[in-house]
Amino acid sequence: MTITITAFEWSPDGGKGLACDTRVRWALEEVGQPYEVRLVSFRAMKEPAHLALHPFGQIPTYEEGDLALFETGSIVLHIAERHAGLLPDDANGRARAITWMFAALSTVEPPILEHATARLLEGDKSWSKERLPLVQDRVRDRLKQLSSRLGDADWLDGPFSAGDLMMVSVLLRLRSSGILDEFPKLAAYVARGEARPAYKRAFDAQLVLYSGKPPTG
Ligand code: GTB
Repeated sequence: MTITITAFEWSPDGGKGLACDTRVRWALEEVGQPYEVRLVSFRAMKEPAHLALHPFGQIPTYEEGDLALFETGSIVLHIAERHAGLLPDDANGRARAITWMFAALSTVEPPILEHATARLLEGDKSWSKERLPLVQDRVRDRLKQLSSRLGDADWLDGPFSAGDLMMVSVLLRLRSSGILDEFPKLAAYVARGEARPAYKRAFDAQLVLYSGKPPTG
């Protein structure tokens, strides 16, 4: 059955791979599933046809036969559960890998998103200079804990899993801030994720769409 995902018609990051479809592309590449991409404009994302797929008018979505999903956590878990390569075979190992997916999305990503908002959307506010250091420290607190747990291991719990895919994807959002480089073990962890052939294929597939392309709407 054909898998179709949605992605930005034009990504504000110009192809740095930060938009969330990269996580889904990466998961599909890891398990060797071909997929098609439907590009949607910012306007089309808020129109009824797309809202029927994604109630919040965002990308990515995932369609496979009569199944339609939104939310990258759900999509990546769906892919990982149906195809070998992203979850361990033993039940406890699977549960732990899924726990890391939730940790990435529920515990690590929120302060990173808050930080991105403070830097990029609220940087011109009168209170921004006071607030930004607080938000940065919240990110640092999480990274310190995560780095301590990772230690010198390559991945969070045994072999690479969907938990690592999600955690690396979340941490990548920090790169331009420089904070990640304060945590060399995490910077190396992210670099290991980016070095995976499946990540490179996913990254290249989105880059070709956006490099040099102007916004259309
Ligand atoms: N919780 C959802 C999930 O995990 O699927 C979050 C989905 C989401 O944030 N989608 C964003 C979106 O559609 C794109 S990825 N935004 C449009 C809207 O809400 O109207 C977030 C994103 C967008 C752009 C950059 N960038 O250019 O750097 C980085 C990340």
